[in-house]
Amino acid sequence: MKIQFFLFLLLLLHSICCFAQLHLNFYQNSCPNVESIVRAAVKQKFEQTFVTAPATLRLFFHDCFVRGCDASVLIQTNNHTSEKDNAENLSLAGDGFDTVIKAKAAVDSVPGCKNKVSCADILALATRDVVALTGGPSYAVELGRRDGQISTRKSVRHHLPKPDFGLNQLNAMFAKHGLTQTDMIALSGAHTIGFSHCKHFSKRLYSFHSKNRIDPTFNPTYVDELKRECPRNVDQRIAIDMDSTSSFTFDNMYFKNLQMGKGLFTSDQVLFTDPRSRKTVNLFASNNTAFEQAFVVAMTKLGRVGVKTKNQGEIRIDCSSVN
Ligand code: HEM
Ligand SMILES: *[C@@H]1O[C@H](CO)[C@@H](O)[C@H](O)[C@H]1NC(C)=O
Ligand SMILES: *[C@@H]1O[C@H](CO)[C@@H](O)[C@H](O)[C@H]1NC(C)=O
Ligand SMILES: CC(=O)N[C@H]1CO[C@H](CO)[C@@H](O)[C@@H]1O
Repeated sequence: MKIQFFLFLLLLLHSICCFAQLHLNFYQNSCPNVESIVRAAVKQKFEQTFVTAPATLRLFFHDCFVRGCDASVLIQTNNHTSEKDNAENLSLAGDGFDTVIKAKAAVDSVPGCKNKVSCADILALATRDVVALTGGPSYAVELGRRDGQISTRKSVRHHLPKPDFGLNQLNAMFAKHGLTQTDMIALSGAHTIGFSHCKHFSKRLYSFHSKNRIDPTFNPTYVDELKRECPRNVDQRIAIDMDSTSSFTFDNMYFKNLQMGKGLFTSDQVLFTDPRSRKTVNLFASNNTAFEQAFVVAMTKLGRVGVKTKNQGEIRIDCSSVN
């Protein structure tokens, strides 16, 4: 009886303390300076090109939503069958991949750290660093993720949100990963930095609901601006600022833009037009601290999605291929 009670207590404690199985100081003994090593490498890369920031942030999101945060998105195959070969990959600017590879090389150049830190953790740390570098909040990153060994083009389908999604679709997809509507709105605030290709919103400009119409929730001045930047037969490679006011700063302007009808995608603008999510948009638009706090909470939850720990997965030697 006593033993059973003791076991029950142990089980209870275990489930409370280590739910996500990640830890703040995971590399304390194996690579104590990992955070400063990654930060220095990311900062150097960011100083070479701004795209480092949005590219890395989006890469982390895509990694976590497909097979969990296990760096599977980084895997490259000669026959082009991995996650990054999916059509959605156009959005994954090469600079995100390069950031992780550079940070990994920096970590591995420290003798004690060689092959001790997972690519998944490096991506999580680099993401925190790019958010801070662009003026966003900094936060403690939970660590201990192991790298996945599977990456397929097929697995991307149905796992990433599409820019024409409505609120129900967005909520359903984020809920699958334990993320609430508030988390989803805060994370969408990531669109305060970075760029989009025209095709992701051109229907809203030229053929809304397959007719020769403009999405009525669009701000007319913004429509004129976007039509200039993205004419009907635009070069597919053209990418424009997602936050028309401050695309290089991580701030709450994204939410102020939504209030003015300046959300670029349907999935952005719907957060304001739908009364169920409008209150949260208004809160984040009026209070940057509230946005930053919610963003950090949501990023921490995102970073726990489907993680592999302990003897699952591996520590990849080369982030772009399985060992
Ligand atoms: C809510 C549903 C979301 C949808 C439908 C969506 C969709 C998109 C699309 C279509 C692009 C443009 C890609 C391109 O044309 O290159 C984009 C860019 C971006 N997204 Fe999202 N996204 C969503 C959520 C998120 C989340 C949760 C994050 C991160 C936490 C994120 C971070 C980014 C960033 C930083 C960019 C800019 C990428 C760059 O400049 O290279 N997005 N997103
Ligand atoms: C592509 O390559 C991977 C490993 O490099 C292999 O596992 C997979 O079977 C290949 N797929 C096809 C369709 O050839
Ligand atoms: C903004 O949000 C923060 C965090 O939720 C809160 O502590 C603060 O009181 C809010 N400020 C205003 C002016 O409402
Ligand atoms: C960054 C990246 O991997 N881009 C690839 C996206 O997919 C096309 C083909 O579908 C490739 O040509 C790109 O290299």
